[in-house]
Amino acid sequence: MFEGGAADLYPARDIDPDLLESGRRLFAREARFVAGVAERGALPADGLPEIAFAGRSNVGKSSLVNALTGRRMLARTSNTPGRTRQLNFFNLGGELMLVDLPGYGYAAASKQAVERWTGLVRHYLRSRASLCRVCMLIDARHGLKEPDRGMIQMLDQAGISYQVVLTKTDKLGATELMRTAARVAAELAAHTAAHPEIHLTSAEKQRGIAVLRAALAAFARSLAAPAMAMAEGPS
Ligand SMILES: Nc1nc2c(ncn2[C@@H]2O[C@H](COP(=O)(O)OP(=O)(O)OP(=O)(O)O)[C@@H](O)[C@H]2O)c(=O)[nH]1
Ligand SMILES: [Mg+2]
Repeated sequence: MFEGGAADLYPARDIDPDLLESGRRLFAREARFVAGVAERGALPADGLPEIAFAGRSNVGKSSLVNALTGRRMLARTSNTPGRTRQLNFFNLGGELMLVDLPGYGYAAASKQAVERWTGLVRHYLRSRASLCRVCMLIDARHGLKEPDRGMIQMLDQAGISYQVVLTKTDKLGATELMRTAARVAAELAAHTAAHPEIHLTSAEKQRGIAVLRAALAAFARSLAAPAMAMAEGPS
């Protein structure tokens, strides 16, 4: 049986079992570390469609990449905020590139480090032709905070479609979670580049992982569809 379903999305919606299966298959493919990039000049060549994971430091980006790929240690995680200091690229079965971004809003970071990070991420978001979607991670306990709004503004300006993923849902009750999800959804409604559905996840408890895999697989498929249609030629 597939895990995951209606309750892992806000608003709740049933997920097509075929899509869950496509998601499972896509993320069962081998995930391979390709590059860790700390400067603009070192970005790998544009190629596979990319999905980047953005969010505040310690929100659970690296943990989510690990949960999606079913690999505990693929992306390095830590209790200490600021663990990921570079853009880490992972090739998923030659079909997708997953990009684990360094977190923002890390209070203990020096001004210089923040400026370096912001410059690098902004450059990546603005110039990356292969970047198709950003998963914008928000801690379910906290909802949107000022630094998240800064990131959303950056995505809006760069014209990149993004979807919000609430993390660490195991740390709060169902009522509180629904309240946060509703608040975040209301704020996102004004942003056209934001995907209207919010994913409810816990990397720790594996909640919402199957549904997020399905959504990303559907997205990858939608990217491939025009190319396939062209390859098949006019009917
Ligand atoms: N309870 C719970 N803890 C989680 C979950 N996801 C991540 N964590 C914990 O949160 C901490 C930070 O996780 P990371 O995945 O390293 O966070 P990150 O966003 O990659 O952090 P930076 O690389 O510093 O930006 C770790 O101690 C994780 O074990 C979750 O779903 N539930
Ligand atoms: Mg990280």
